[in-house]
Amino acid sequence: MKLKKYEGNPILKPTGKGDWEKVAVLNPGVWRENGTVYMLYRASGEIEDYRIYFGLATSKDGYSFKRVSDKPVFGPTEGEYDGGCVEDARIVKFGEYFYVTYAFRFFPPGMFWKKKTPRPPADAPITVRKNLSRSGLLRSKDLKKFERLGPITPDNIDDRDAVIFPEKINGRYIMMHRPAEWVGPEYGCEKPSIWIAFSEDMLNWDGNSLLAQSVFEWESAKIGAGPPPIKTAQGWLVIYHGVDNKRIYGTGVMMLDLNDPRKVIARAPDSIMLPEAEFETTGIEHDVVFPTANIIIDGKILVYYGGADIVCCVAEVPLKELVDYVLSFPVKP
Ligand code: BMA
Repeated sequence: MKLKKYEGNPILKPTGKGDWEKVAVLNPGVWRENGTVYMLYRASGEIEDYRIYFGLATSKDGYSFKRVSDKPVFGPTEGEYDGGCVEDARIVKFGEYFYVTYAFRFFPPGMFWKKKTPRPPADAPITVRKNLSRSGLLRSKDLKKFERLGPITPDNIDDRDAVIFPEKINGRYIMMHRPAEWVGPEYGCEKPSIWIAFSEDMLNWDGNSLLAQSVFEWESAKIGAGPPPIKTAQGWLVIYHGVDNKRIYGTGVMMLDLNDPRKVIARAPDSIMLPEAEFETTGIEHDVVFPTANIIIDGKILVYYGGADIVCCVAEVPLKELVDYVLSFPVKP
């Protein structure tokens, strides 16, 4: 089974002008409420320093989006832990607040895909010296003004793709994340994997356990969480990304136990989406579809993703079809 890509993709493209969203808009967090779809997208205006911001766009139907402002709604805080870039928002809501997890770096990443990173002093902490990405938490009432609540992953490793579940389970918040250095015999996985952790306050996380690791050919290099999980009667539906040995990014699906989300109860062996269109195969990166959000409209799941690190796209499938599909691949306890 494959997700059906929207024929009007890309649904958001860089502006080609201005100083903060000229060259790339990608990997959006999306939320739907009272008939409006909000999209918090990652944006950059140049790729020398590659400073990265968040912009906001809205839509009525989930396909056709209008920018809310010609200014970013959030960006790096100079001299602070997230002084270089803010990336890949994932949105959940508890009470009147949106909580946004995002990846950040101390310095702008520079042309990191060409390995030209800035040089901090030798005695700086490792996160600064290596300009590692960590994950942080923001709080907002309107997705236009944000409070920085702080980092939520360890300070000495590269840890992105932090995604909080949209509900507490047994009184605790739940998060998936991808600590890149937690590999080797002592961790039980050979490649960067998806871990799950628990928290009382969304800032201090404990009880880490390995949730899922690379198993199939299309995800053989690493995997990481995608959008926030969707609660279904049969379990938590989790869409994730995987990277193969040719650095091709695909999309996968698994189902977690409703009451104990540390248990994977089903997982499809094949990817449900791969890069095909030119705006997915060719860009700042090659061959990237990178899912970061999902919403349900009229029984369909709409999956939002970045294409080749330059544009925002959407793909869909009836929710029931996806649930039946993944459940046809049960994982033995
Ligand atoms: C991942 C992250 C994403 C990015 C993807 C493809 O490691 O950096 O933000 O979209 O690579 O380059």
